[in-house]
Amino acid sequence: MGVLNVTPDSFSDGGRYLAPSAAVARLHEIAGEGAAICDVGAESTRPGSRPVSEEEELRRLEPVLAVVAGGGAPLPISIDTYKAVVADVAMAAGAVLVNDVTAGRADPDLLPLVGERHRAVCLMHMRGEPRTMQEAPRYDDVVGEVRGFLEERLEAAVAAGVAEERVLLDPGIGFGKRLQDNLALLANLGALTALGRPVVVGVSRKSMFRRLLGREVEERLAPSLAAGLAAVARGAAVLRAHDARETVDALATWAAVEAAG
Ligand code: HH2
Repeated sequence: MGVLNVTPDSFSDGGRYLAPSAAVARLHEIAGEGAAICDVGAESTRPGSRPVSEEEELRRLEPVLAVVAGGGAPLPISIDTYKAVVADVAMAAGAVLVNDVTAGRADPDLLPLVGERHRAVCLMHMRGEPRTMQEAPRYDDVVGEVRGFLEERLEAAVAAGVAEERVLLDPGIGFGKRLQDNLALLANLGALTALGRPVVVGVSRKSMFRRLLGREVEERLAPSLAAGLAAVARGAAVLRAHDARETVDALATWAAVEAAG
């Protein structure tokens, strides 16, 4: 899953793809780099970020959604939003997946709409909200808590009318978690794959690599690939990544070794 942030303030690529022509060009690039799907977001959820209005989010998304609606998207599109109205406009344009970092908690209309439109949803774990989530998060048993949360949200999605086979789950690396929580979740991903749904993992360029290695955002490709492969080795089905080409190459190499065994 490649990432396209049409935002001025995303933590690693804010401002790069805000211009309509840059956003559409990057969409084609991500497809050419071998991603299977592109997650398009217009509101940053980095630690400390503030929400943007529905109108502003839709205004930023419009050029990309116009390409999707016109049948010109070079790969399937996922919409990274927790707002039902935004998700609905994107689904009407042709988005196949709604990636909701609040797992349907922020807007009660989102899951029923995904169900009505027979689309897929990614339900992510987040402790608190982006503005405050990194203020001293603590867990007694992070793996058990995240597993319990995702199990409950999976049930909520199905109760809202989403087909179970259209639900993906995500531990939400970096969303209200300390370094040791992120590492424990990656190491114990089997506890989440045991819920029977594909698991999405997003480690790409995240600040856990500052804490682990002292690396700044532009120096995080190697640790992002290593953590991603560690997740795949433990059963992750989808890697959400900014560096699509490098991630696809790493996965292909890993798979070639596995296939030769
Ligand atoms: N991470 C980010 C945003 N959305 N969605 C899922 N399912 N999983 C993730 O790990 C995840 C996500 C944060 O990354 P990014 O979109 O690059 O940053 P920002 O929120 O600053 O736009």
